[in-house]
Amino acid sequence: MNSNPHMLEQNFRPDTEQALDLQALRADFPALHQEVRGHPLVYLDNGATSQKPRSVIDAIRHYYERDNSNVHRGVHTLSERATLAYEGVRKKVRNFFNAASIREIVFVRGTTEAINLVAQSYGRPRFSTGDEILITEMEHHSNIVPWQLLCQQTGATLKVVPFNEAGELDLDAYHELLGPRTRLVAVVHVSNSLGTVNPVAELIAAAHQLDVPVLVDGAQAVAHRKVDVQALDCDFYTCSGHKLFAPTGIGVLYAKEALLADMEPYQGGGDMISRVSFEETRYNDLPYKFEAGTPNIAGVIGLGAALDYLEPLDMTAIGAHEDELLHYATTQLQALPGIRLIGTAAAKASILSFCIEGVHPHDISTILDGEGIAIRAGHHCTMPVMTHYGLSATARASFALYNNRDDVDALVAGIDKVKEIFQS
Ligand code: 7TS
Repeated sequence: MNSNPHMLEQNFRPDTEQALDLQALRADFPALHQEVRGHPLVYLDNGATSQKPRSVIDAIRHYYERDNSNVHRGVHTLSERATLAYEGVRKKVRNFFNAASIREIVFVRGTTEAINLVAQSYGRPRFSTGDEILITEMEHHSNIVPWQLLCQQTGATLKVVPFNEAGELDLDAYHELLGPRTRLVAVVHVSNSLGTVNPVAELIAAAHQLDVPVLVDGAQAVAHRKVDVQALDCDFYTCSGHKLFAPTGIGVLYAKEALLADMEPYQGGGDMISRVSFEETRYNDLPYKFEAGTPNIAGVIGLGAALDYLEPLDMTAIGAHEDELLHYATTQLQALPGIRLIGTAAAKASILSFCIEGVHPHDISTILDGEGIAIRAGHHCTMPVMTHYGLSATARASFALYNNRDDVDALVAGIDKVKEIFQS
């Protein structure tokens, strides 16, 4: 029995959990079924990285045990198998994002590399003094620093859209800052430290009125919401496989074909060329022009298995289930004295950042770890967000499709324990 006094509606399982057959889903993730410090693991650090279903782990093992070979170059059987598997995943990614063509899907290391690629290949040859790049105050460092580097290289200027106390973008400021000098907008879809879901379709439509392209950082969105790049009409969309139940070291840059076709390669090397001589090098077709060197083949295959895993599940049902959990957790934390929620936007997804009066977030995390509960504490690579609230860090619980109300109840019980320890 759960002894948590804050637990609501005991034994009640909402429709969203039933719709997903949560018990069966949880069984698919081996790492969830272990004890940490004598307690069953409660994994609430999905914003940092998600756990992997067995099918992903098996797909990677199968590749190394049977098909391990380089892609796009051998004519032997193993290389053909590896190439077929690798390119098959590109089709799956195209479907997942509803991109118009596989030529728009570039495999990269993750969100960070995707943004750096756009900054260097799109921005560097085009931008110069007086040009402006518009980002927001709630960006992850990986959607700040590449643009700062680009500004140093080109003389362009970074402009920043502020957010309000709830963690919602100031849309009036956005429309004011968007102007004739804006050359690119780069905005996070779902904030990793606030949970805010930004109205990206609206931001994109406004930018397009001025012919300004928009990059959307989807690192925290893709595992929680259906993303349709054609419906959004974004120019660039970035994500990391490891937050989407796939391995680390693999991610996706989606970019409109016309933009990619007109961009310089990011790196030079094998596979990205069609012909090389010392006088002249011609580049390969899209998207290979942007995939220099031996790629992360096993990572791509793992990503394909993760997308296969998600395929029969309904992303809308996943989002609804997580929203319900977030609401359940938020209601309980709000009722606890001495707790401050950071990020209370009307539109939020899967992230619950908070502080406990008089307790450093690292201590919260350490005490919770003693109860087998994994959360993250720190600035979450969003130092400007911390500065906005006058904080150095927050504690952050972040949900994925396999989390349930028991996980939230354990978190709330753990927070009670933290408060007891610090208030005694
Ligand atoms: N953008 C956002 C919104 C993120 O949350 C992250 C990672 C990144 C970009 C960078 O992704 P990467 O896979 O290239 O590193 N965010 C987090 C986090 O919140 N905790 O650990 C990593």
